[in-house]
Amino acid sequence: MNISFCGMCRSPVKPAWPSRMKRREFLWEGGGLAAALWLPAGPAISAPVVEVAMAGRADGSRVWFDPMGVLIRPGQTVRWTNTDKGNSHSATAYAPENFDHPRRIPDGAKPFSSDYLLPGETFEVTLTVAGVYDYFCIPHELSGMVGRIVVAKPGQTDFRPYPDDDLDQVILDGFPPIAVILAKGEIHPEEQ
Ligand SMILES: [Cu+2]
Repeated sequence: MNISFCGMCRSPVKPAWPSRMKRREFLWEGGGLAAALWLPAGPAISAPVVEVAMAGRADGSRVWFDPMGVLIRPGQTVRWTNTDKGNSHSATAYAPENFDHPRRIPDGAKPFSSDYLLPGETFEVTLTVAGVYDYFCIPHELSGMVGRIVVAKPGQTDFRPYPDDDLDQVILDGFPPIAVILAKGEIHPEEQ
């Protein structure tokens, strides 16, 4: 099991993505691309603003984005809200501009970062370039607090996965597979 340590509270933190879920999603993925062609998209795709919560247990032993994976259309706005009373969080795109991280956003897309959000604070960004956007929480990346947004034109499924980029396994495990996001529209962590 992957156990890492919360940078702020020094307590062990488990990744938000339970291994039980991973197995199930893996089975899903086989039919994911085909399913994406006909399955209805999740509710996020029709929302004027797509909401993502930055959440955590009261004792800080787990932190996560919810949804951790979401499908939207070009031009939609994503709004993160820190709903965690006990922690600061960020939504920070993978890009060299952000702490020298590998670029995991589409060509032509502008890297974003909310910087630290206190409880109750929000940050929003409008994503116009289609592609896959991976992002992390500055203090909790190594606890697996990462997320993925797929910005797809209607019918678009030709997304290539990013290389592993020497990222820790706990981080890679935190990105829901692209095909599953395309098929389900929204991926929520299981009960925390
Ligand atoms: Cu965080």
